[in-house]
Amino acid sequence: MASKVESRQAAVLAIATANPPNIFYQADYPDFYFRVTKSEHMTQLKDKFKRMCEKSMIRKRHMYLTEDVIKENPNIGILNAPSFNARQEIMVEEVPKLGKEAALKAIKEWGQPLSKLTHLIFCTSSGVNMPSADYHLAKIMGLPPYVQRTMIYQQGCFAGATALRLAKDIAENNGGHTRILIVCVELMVVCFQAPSDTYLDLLVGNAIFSDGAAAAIVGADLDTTTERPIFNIVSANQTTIPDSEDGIVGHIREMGMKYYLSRTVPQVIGNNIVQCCRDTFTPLGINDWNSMFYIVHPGGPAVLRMMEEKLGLSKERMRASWHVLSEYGNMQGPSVLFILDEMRNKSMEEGKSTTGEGLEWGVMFGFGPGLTVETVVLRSVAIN
Ligand code: WCA
Repeated sequence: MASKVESRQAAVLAIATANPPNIFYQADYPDFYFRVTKSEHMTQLKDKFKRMCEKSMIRKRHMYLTEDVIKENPNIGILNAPSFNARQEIMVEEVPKLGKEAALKAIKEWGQPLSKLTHLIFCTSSGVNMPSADYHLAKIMGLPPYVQRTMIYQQGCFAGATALRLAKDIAENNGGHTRILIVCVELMVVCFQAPSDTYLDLLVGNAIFSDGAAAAIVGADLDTTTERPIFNIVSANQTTIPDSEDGIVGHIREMGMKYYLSRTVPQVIGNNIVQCCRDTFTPLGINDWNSMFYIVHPGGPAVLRMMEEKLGLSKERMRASWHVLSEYGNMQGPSVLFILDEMRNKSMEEGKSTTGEGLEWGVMFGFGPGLTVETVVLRSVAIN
């Protein structure tokens, strides 16, 4: 009986990522940002932005938006200018395209034909449309018409973990042949704004947000002759931190996404994280937080530092999360899947005994508007 339960547990079978080719080094970004938004005269604000960039722990980011794109769509670079139509035009086209790039890589790793996919979960907060982005992705990938699509819009940064939670549920409750493709895409096109000295949230966002796409394949009852698990998905839960809805707010307006990021976000997350770990791991008999591997949404350095401090984590436990923040910035929803990919790649490269840095148990934390915490318990797989 126990082995039957084990075999029905969903697992991640492939992970892949993609980014727009344009790379922005953080050291050069303040010059770019103030130049393309014609804000060079705001010298004090630029100095403040430089300090934010220096403190961000980000080395580089990828973004679809270039100087040329902004020149072609000048309202995108003007604060409060009506620019939603221009942003939408780009996102409706580019979001499925970047998603396809990640999805094809994931399918290649999985090694199975498209006809074996039964479900698609697509997440983005970058643009809204009908038919939705999942439809467009299915079309440009040539997914079979029987693939059951689910579109998740506007979950912000926790979407990658939400997708894993839903995929686990679908995989474990729909028969052994069920195979789910998860695709998560974000483009800063939705939220890029010119700087303002009375609206500092924009400076924070422009210092850390970036573009990325990630894909994963999830299934249960593996065909072990052709499929291999990378991580087992043991459990997945969402919790909403009471009375914290003002922490991260985004309104779709004519200017694009008008967002607010409270200074209290890292602290509020920090105040709740230990309890979250106790609720999740005490029943599993785990209470040494350093005995696990971590995939933590890199909302910013302040969020990652708070996790280390509250859980008393050693530097290496959060290495993969810091690495993705440094090399890609905060890509919102896709970020946690980038970290999962980085973790198993580095574990293999360094000859660790498991895909989770040599450890057995791990946790993925997604944070976002609500404030919402997604907690996904993962079990690594032995590396031969
Ligand atoms: C500040 C702030 C602040 C420091 N406000 N000034 C929503 C909508 C979308 O469309 C898309 C996405 C989203 C949301 C996505 C998310 O992932 S939300 C994640 C939440 N993340 C945060 O809230 C950022 C957390 N903050 C940080 O990681 C760091 O505070 C930061 C990188 C911004 C600065 O680094 P630091 O804290 O180590 O450094 P400092 O020296 O404390 O701060 C540098 C400057 O930034 C200071 O200004 P100055 O003039 O004294 O140098 C701070 O006052 C200022 N600052 N946080 C406005 N929230």
